[in-house]
Amino acid sequence: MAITAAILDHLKSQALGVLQTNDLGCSTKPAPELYPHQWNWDSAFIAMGLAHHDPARAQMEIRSLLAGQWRNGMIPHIIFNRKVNSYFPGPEWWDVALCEAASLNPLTSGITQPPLLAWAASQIYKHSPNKSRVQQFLGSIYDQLVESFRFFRRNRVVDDTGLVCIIHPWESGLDNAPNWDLALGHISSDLNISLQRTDTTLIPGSERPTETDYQSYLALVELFKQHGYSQARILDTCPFLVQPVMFNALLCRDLEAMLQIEEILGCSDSRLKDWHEQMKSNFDVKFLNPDTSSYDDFDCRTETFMVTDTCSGFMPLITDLPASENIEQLVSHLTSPNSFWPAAGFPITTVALNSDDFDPVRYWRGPTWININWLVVQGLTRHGYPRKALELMEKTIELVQRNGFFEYYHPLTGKGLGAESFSWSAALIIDLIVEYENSQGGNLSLS
Ligand code: 9WN
Repeated sequence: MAITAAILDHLKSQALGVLQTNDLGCSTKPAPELYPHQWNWDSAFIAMGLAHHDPARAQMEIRSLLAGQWRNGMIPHIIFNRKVNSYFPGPEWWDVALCEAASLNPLTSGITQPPLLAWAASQIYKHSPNKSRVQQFLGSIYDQLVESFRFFRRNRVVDDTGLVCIIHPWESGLDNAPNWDLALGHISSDLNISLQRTDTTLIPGSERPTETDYQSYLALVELFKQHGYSQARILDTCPFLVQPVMFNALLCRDLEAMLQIEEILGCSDSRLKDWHEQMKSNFDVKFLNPDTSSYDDFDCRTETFMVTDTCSGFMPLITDLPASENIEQLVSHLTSPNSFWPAAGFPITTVALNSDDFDPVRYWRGPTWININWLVVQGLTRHGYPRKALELMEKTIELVQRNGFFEYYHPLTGKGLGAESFSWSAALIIDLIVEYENSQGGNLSLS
């Protein structure tokens, strides 16, 4: 497909339309019906897209999320919109009042999600023509951002690597990825919780996590409530305790952005810098599995690697983490038509095509997601693969232009799956279009 300036302009205005449809005033819901609240990493991606058109609104998106920060520094994964009760599990299932540190106004969930807020804030600064105004914004959120990092440092580091763990698959953002299958197996299924799922009334069950997955998700929530959301007690007892590659790579990238923010503000919190260095120096030792030569997640309960061939293994590329001798092999695996880059389809698959776990329609078990593609574009650009980055940008733009702003896509046919009018697909397409236009240096034809 020839990508013309007219196509890009049209797509951009459609993307802005999606964000307007999902606008809740000070925040943006991920999708009109399926996700009616504010989600943590969604809002970071949304702010990165809004940064190009409305930096003030992008700042508001971040402030709205920070309004739900707990007194222990945690930024929750969901900030509930009191006006709707159609999402399962809603605030009554979380009952976060059991924890003294929780935010009760707004009400929130009791876990977190991948930290991307400092990166989003630094993108707003990068794209804004009014640097001094954004500098004021950065100054006003600085303490809260520092506290959000300290939450991880204080509560989620379980060994001397400085790398963090998660306590629920929802914290990973990649809820039902095969990465977690083994660790979910440690959870007793005796509870037999009476689930009130609304997702499968809106989306075919074949595209969502299974009932067994949801039993485990809710069993974990029950455990957190029993412990009054005490992080220490959860770390002691939680059967799901995992150090994930992707979460830690995103944390390292977010800390890098935080250190840039400190430079902009002329202040520094050396503990963040030291911690960043500690994580970077231990990353390969922890996650590079000598048996597979890939980055694998680590199960802290069994102290073993969790071997799966998924998109998570490429996320170190968004940082300067991977040792230079490993980069070529990573990129060649990423771009192989047998694994993540289907010759006649739409890369990046979330699970390798030739893996037994690959399912082209089920959520994080195979479909192509726009946020993953966006992250991989950043990684390829950073490590000197501009042509592959450009190819991925073009394929991603074509995917959305042909099929609409879906939550995820069938990687072989491009068919849209999950929720329609999905916010981060819209926001990140705006950012990709700007990057694409810049890479073309104004050489796009109008017709
Ligand atoms: C549970 C909102 C969120 C994303 C996650 C995605 C999905 C929720 C759900 O939707 O998770 O948090 O109900 O399935 O997996 O990454 O943030 O878009």
